[in-house]
Amino acid sequence: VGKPVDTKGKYQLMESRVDSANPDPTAGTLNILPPTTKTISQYACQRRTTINNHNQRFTDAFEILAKNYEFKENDDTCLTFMRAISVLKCLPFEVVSLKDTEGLPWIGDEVKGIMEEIIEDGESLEVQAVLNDERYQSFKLFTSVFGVGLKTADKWYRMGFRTLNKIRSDKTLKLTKMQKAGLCYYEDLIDCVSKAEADAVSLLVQDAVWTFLPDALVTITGGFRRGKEFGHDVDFLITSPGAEKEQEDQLLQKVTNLWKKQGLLLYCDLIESTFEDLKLPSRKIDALDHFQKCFLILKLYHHKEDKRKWEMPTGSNESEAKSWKAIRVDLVVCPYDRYAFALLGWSGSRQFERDLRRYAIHEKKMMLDNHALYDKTKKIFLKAKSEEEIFAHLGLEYIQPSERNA
Ligand code: DCT
Ligand code: MG
Repeated sequence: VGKPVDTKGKYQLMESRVDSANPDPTAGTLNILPPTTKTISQYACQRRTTINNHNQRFTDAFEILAKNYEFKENDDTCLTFMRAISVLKCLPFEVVSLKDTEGLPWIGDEVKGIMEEIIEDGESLEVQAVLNDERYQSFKLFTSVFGVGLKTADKWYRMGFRTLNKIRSDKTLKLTKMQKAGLCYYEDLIDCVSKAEADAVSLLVQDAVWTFLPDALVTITGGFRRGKEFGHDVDFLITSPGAEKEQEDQLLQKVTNLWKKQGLLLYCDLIESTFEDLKLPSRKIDALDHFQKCFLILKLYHHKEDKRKWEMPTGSNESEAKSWKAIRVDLVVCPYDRYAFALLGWSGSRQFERDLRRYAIHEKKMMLDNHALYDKTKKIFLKAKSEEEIFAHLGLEYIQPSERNA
């Protein structure tokens, strides 16, 4: 179905047009025919991007610039760099000269200029300047706190704050419940969640969910579904083929109450569903969905074997070393008939999702979000039981989660 998707980089895509059944008339002399190089799509949903990034020296630099533009609320330039990052991540080779970027989408002059500096000098002055910039450093620090967005970071920066300790000790600052939790568990939350920790959280989530809905499907989504080894949180999508709407609506309340009783719930923000059956998919590329969800911080106890490394040296006045780690967990519940759409939306990456929506509207006149796919020409909703069916509706070749790390 649909257009061929570019799966490999240009180096692997060069095919000689010489066909053994129909010998090339110029064979034996010089093969001057151009290689049939397939182009790399401008849409991340038509590229295969694994976690093996061969161009990290460029993408790390661009991540810093993109963040800085985000902090300055210069969204267009931010997106320019995010798109360049995404294209560089899908290449199966390391760019060693600017020639290697010929024909690539989203690699404009500004991007090329910085790549040239990195190729020639090993670093970019502009990136160095951003890293040394006080506003960038403060925004980076403040937004690393759970519950702190650009608005709060800007406020704290203008008030003259530069460290978290000063914020912690200021008694006049009004912090939200989320920010208080973010500061309280800061050291644990800033330390990435490992795959092993995510697996341990999966068991906790399955146990709790199956207590109330034994037939529920509990699927890990986000970066861990894409095969990442580390993440900033653990995301789950929950649905049940047999549950009544009421059972579904009460699930997260019951699950979080159980954890509260068990002393595992460090923070809980439950968002009620605003889902309506006939609502058209959102036009916004980055819109959040309407499913019931909760943003949590859970207490994850270490396994016995790992405990030793946490033990305090003798003479320490702490009676017991900390035997647990605070972990950010997101749970989302969706109706069974929306599962494929929610799964596709929550599996990411963000750039992959953005481009799926952009592709749908610009190339197919269809609107896609985490709830539904709407065909504007036929004026109908297109149903899907699996992610494969959604890709097929869009005329796209199926891309596995492990290849969506755009
Ligand atoms: N998502 C999205 N648009 C948003 C927020 C999230 O499409 N505005 C999707 C994409 C990924 C998924 O939800 C989970 O989000 P995160 O946990 O933020 O991303 P992640 O890919 O899991 O990355 P991390 O490893 O940092 O958790
Ligand atoms: Mg995540």
